[in-house]
Amino acid sequence: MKRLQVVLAVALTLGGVNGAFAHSDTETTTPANGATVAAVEEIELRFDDPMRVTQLILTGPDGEIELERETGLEPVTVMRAVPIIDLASGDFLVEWRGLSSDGHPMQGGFEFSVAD
Ligand SMILES: [Cu+2]
Repeated sequence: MKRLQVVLAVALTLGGVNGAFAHSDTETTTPANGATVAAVEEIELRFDDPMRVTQLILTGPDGEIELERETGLEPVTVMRAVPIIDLASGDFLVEWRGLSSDGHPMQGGFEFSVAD
């Protein structure tokens, strides 16, 4: 699998003491990060605290693939989106941006492969 540099949780801490649980962040994803799967029914991100996901981008071998979001811009702990086409084999990258429950901008991503 092609190695993509994925930043899982970039957050700026602007001085002072910061609580360990200040930011919500992804706990698990479907498909799992680094997984090779036969097919993809949906993309799912689970957060430890509600996240307002403002951007979700799926990129495959032929470029960006449109996603139909099941959830809108309301804060959610489980976000799901369905690719509008069946994913061909190859490597895929999911990138998201959002606002944590404490209002901080967050971003992350994960990769997976669809087997031949
Ligand atoms: Cu925060």
